[in-house]
Amino acid sequence: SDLETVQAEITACRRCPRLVEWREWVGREKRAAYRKWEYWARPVPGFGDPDAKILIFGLAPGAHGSNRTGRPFTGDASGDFLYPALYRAGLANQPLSRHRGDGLELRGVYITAAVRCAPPANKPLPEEIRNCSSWTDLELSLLRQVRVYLALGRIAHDALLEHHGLRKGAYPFAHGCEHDLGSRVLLSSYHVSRQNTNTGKLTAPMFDAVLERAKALAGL
Ligand code: DU
Ligand code: SF4
Repeated sequence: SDLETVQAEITACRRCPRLVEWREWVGREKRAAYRKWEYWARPVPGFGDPDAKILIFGLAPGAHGSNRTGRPFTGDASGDFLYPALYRAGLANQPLSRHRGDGLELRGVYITAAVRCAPPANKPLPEEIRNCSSWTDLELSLLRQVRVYLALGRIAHDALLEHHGLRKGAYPFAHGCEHDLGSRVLLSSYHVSRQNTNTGKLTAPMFDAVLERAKALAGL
């Protein structure tokens, strides 16, 4: 399909020199617990249902999560929070997300991110977000059924506004905020990072409520 073609093109991108260097360095050094893994160490393309009504939009790959496994939110603490929540909501066929080929399928949901290569300290530069926005434009143009964006965190929220050519000041970020963008609704949540879920800033019941709202807005 066209979507699979774009996903393949994404994995070959080398537009951001700092991120190319970092993703490959992490893949060589590895974390002790993963020393037997061959890290993905490339851009991470989107994953999920091509007919998705809900688009989950993250920040960027985790160095030892999707930069290791090659699939969004797979193999780190963020994914250990996100995928069980998708399973509880009936949007995934299983709560576990370990590696590509583990049988995980999403229903009605597609997942991608503002930046597709792991950034140092999880902080992409503005120029890197701009570079990767052309992949966002392409991926989103092929996901015609999407009615609801679920942005994880402020950077994802702002990148989706940018994609629609809208001013940030007119559509402020807050946890649980909803903005009607015309053809699509932008619903935003705190990011599912360990920093938020360990401190109780984002709890499982809070995120379950956001997913239920996304389903209602999407007619799922
Ligand atoms: O081979 P395929 O059905 O096009 O699926 C490609 C890829 O997307 C596979 O890893 C499963 C995933 N996927 C999904 O998560 N949900 C769907 O509804 C369809 C495909
Ligand atoms: Fe390419 Fe995006 Fe990776 Fe930059 S972050 S190298 S634009 S895939």
